[in-house]
Amino acid sequence: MNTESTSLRTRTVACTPYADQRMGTAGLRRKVAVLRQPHYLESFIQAVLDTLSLRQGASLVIGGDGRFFNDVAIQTIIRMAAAAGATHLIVGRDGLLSTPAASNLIRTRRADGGFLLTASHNPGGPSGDFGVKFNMPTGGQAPEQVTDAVFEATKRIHAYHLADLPLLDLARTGVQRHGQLTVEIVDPVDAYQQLMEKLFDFERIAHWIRSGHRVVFDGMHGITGPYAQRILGEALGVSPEGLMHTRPLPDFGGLHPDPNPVDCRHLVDLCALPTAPDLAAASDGDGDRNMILGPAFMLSPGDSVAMLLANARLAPGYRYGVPGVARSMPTSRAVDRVAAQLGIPCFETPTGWRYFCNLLEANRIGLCGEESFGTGSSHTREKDGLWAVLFWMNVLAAREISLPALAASHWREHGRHYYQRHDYEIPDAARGAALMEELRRTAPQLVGRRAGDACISWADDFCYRDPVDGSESAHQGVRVVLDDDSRIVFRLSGTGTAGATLRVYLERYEPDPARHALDTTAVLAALGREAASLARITAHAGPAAPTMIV
Ligand code: VG1
Ligand code: CO
Repeated sequence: MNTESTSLRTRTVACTPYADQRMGTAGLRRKVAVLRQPHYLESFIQAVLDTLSLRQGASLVIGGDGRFFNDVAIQTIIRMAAAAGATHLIVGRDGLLSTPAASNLIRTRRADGGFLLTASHNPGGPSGDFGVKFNMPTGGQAPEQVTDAVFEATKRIHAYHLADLPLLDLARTGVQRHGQLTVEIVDPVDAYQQLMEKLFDFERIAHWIRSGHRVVFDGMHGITGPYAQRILGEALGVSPEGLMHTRPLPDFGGLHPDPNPVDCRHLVDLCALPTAPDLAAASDGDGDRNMILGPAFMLSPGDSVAMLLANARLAPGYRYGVPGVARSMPTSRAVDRVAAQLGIPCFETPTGWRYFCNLLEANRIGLCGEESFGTGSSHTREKDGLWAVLFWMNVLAAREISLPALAASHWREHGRHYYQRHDYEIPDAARGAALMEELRRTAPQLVGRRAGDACISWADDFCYRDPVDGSESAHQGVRVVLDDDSRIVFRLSGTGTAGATLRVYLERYEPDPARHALDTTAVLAALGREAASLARITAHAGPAAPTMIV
């Protein structure tokens, strides 16, 4: 190891620009084979570094979810960050950091930003996906203006720069010095655990576990396993049998780390048994999503944020309530009702966590959520899977109530929003784009048209104006609202790596408690058929049934 404080030598490599490096909903995601093309990753990283023009002496946080290519990409990014002038790199041990833990480190260490290596819930392994996100000094993902500027920069990249460094040993925590560069390898869990201990009543939760309540958590061989072992297992006393698939693996052990009732069927089945645990949960590859289940019960993510808001004051970190809340536009409007009752604002933002960040930074909101199994708060600037699990444990322990009973009483008070998302895989991306284009064009003419028992009362192409900085984001999905207050939303996914995925979001409000225990699929079946006919899915994409229902 070189301990002299000298400048590192850098090397410049010529390259030709790739035309396809636009970031999607959350960073750049590509098939591993695409990202491994010569100079592909390097060109993109250089475009980010050029756009940011890091100050000399900058510090950056770097870590990933441990998927295939994480170990290779991280060494490249370290060299490039050092060549761009960063002199302090904070790296998770073994290159591992969950997305929320990385966001927290950027904030608490006052870093100039961070690279998060993940394709989230997308499949891993050599034939799977890889991805990179860049987060700002606030800890939040780069906003649209920055990602647009990075895309422009990728089209002009003709060279990138690497510092001459040996292959770094990331396996041991501690500080390494290489010339003027300091590489600090940190335990991935420590700082995150401290934050959780401040927010939640660990004593109460531990008592709840000791008194016989059972918790099952599935890390899906993604990044959350080590966090769950330390926090749920060692600190709170969840039994080892309750902690499943906790070792991060490059291919997620063949599992698909997407916490939803299809990919986590085994948890749904477990909760259907008479021996169901009091709480079952899973997270995704990078640890920012959560799925919560209880005895014979699965909590819909839109309900989760609504119920957490209604019970927030039971957790020490939220005992004074929150100034406001937000949900992504397609997310169910259940939280709007609780916010109205509490007399606090509820903002509707485009899909993608980055749109919450200005509101969080300005302290306009303290809690937010997305239908895609994402919930979070002002404690960090990413959604946070394990945080949601701890919040729910805290609420159930404090109220001494079961999850299904809490949900039933919430619905009695506020009514129930039946909710489902239907995804349609469209192999030809151009056809998906044409379908959305037609919907956008025809949306205004839909008003007055009959849809089943109801009439369409309004429809639009959602355009968001950020209340903090006034920036506008257009074409964020088509909303169709019926006169019985049912709602259909259409948008294309921005995280896939092949073809197009049309997401159709269905929601129906039911105030009558006698009708709160119905089957969601049955309640929404007719609305789903209306949606397919409105969007002319068969005409655009061929005979179609949803490829995924969550
Ligand atoms: C999806 C979800 C969105 C989420 C995004 C990133 O995006 O719908 O709510 O913010 O993934 O989450 P899209 O564009 O495919 O619908 V993660 O956990 O993949 O970083
Ligand atoms: Co994720």
